Amino acid sequence: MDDTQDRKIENDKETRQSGELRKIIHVDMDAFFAAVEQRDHPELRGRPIAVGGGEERGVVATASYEARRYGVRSAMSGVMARRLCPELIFVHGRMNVYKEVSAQVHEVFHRYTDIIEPISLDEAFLDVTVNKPGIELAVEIARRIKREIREETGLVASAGVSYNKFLAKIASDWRKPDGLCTIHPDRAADFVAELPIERFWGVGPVTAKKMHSLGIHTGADLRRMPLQLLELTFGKAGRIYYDFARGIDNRPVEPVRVRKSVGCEHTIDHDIFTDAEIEQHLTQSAAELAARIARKEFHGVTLTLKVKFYDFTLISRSITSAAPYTDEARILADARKLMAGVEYDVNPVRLVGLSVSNRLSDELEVWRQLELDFGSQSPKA
Ligand code: TTP
Ligand code: MG
Repeated sequence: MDDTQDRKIENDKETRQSGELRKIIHVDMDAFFAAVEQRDHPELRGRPIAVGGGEERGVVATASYEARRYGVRSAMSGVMARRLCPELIFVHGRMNVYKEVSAQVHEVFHRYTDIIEPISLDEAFLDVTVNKPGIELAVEIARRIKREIREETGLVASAGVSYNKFLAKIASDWRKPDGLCTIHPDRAADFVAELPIERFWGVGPVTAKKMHSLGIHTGADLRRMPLQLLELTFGKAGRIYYDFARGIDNRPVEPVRVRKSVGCEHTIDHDIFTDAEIEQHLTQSAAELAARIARKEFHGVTLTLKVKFYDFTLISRSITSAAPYTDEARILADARKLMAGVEYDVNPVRLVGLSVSNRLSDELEVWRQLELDFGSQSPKA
């Protein structure tokens, strides 16, 4: 993420803290993997299909809406799914295609805001309180996003609009597929009151059972519970449930920031100009940089040397190699090459910096962070 983007986000943080209501959109693609397969294989359209689960002891990643009518669900065993729907067609997943589609969908999002928090490949929160085209109504943005996704990917998304993440997520789930639902602040309390506890964010089967044993079945029941009791039963999450029951969720939409470079630099307390001093600073910087690279697991292929002279003029020299710079000896060797072209004997040096940039694949990195191990998840309600 570049500086301008960082600044934009900072500016927006100020608005965020000013107490006005946020405008949040939650977008979730419908039957994502299955919809992509039906799009690319017309013979599968209108048929009950499951992505994954075909192999022995396999698990269904997702099912088309046609298959869901039979009760086929994500994370269900293929055997079970077949039992529920004998004509079910099992299809192999194509992760690379889903990632491409996801990138396309994110392109659409970025037309409206850079404050995007991806939850998985097909799901994200957007903060559109301040948005690029300056559209007043968040629901209008949601409508456009849905339309552009459909036009550009041929796929259908559901969107929810509200003033916080909790409500926006509930809203996008409300009329799936092809849903577009807004929860207005003055309707939120009623909406939450009627909501079955299973539909609350973060309430899985285990928590739901605990809630039931306390007599909590709906948002209204939850709202009657004293904070202390909820904290006692659910620990930290108790406070969150307490707030949710009141339509409160103060968590900001947190964009994933992709690191663009790793570097280190030192201002030297006296200006240096001898080969020995320069060598000493390069060695130290190379060691420090290699340690940071290891810590951040950053694989960049461009090494940059920055030198500031006693008169504050600044130069930088870069070298790009086929393999990423991770090894201290290689960093030092190439840093020396870069320094060889610098005339420091006439122009003493006050700062030396080394950095590595040009990550092998930024996008891949984001998805590595986001990829979920679905295998162990329990089925969705
Ligand atoms: P979801 O958005 O949970 O499901 P979905 O898009 O298939 O259906 P919905 O219309 O209800 O949104 O997950 C997105 C994709 O992630 C889904 O298509 C497949 C994958 N996935 C798994 O592989 N395993 C799982 O257990 C879940 C829940 C999803
Ligand atoms: Mg989805």
